[in-house]
Amino acid sequence: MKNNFEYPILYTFRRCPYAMRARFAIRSSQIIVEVREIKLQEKPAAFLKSSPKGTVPVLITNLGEVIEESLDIIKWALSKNDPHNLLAKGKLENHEITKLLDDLETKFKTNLDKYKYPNRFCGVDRIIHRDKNLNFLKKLNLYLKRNKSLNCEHLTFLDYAIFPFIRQFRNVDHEWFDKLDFCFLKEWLYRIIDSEDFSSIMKKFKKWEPNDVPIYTNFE
Ligand SMILES: N[C@@H](CCC(=O)N[C@@H](CS)C(=O)NCC(=O)O)C(=O)O
Repeated sequence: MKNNFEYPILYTFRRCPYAMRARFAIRSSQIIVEVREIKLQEKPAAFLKSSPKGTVPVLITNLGEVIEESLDIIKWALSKNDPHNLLAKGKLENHEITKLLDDLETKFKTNLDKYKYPNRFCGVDRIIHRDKNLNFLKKLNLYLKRNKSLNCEHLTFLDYAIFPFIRQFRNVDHEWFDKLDFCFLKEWLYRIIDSEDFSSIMKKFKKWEPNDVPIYTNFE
């Protein structure tokens, strides 16, 4: 069943790392979406009606399908159009990619939250959680030693899926991070930070209100 919208709708929050990776994939796919920037403290009723779990990003396709996981949005966009070959088969096997993304979600992100927001947890030593993430960074650095990007010579969806979290980790204490002995990782991180892709997906949009004139973009 068609919905009333000509373009897919993307609910997003500029600083959310999950939303960033979805926007990278949409930009690369060149698919135009109606962008709806929301505040997590005041989630709009229309957003919660479509996706009661209340996390961003959420994409509503023009067939009315609701996609509520960032990795599924990435797959949806790139399965439609992948001009930059972000789905390229690189050196890593599928099970290695899955493991990396699972470790990012279950271990790296958990430690990152405790490092970044120790006051939100009880009895947490933030430095222990910072250092627990060094193994993950070391692994990425090794992958980046053999190729310029994580899985092959060009950036793929895997780089974009992981990058926002590494950037967030660096931002907690960039002086400490910049002294780490992971030169391949740092080169990769700064290259993406300085890219036009990153500045385009970080462009600011005003907070969405239900009666606004829609904003269409492919984050170009
Ligand atoms: N597994 C989800 C996680 C998304 C997520 O947790 N997003 C955060 C923002 S970075 C969120 O919306 N949290 C809800 C809230 O803070 O109320 C995905 O990959 O899309």
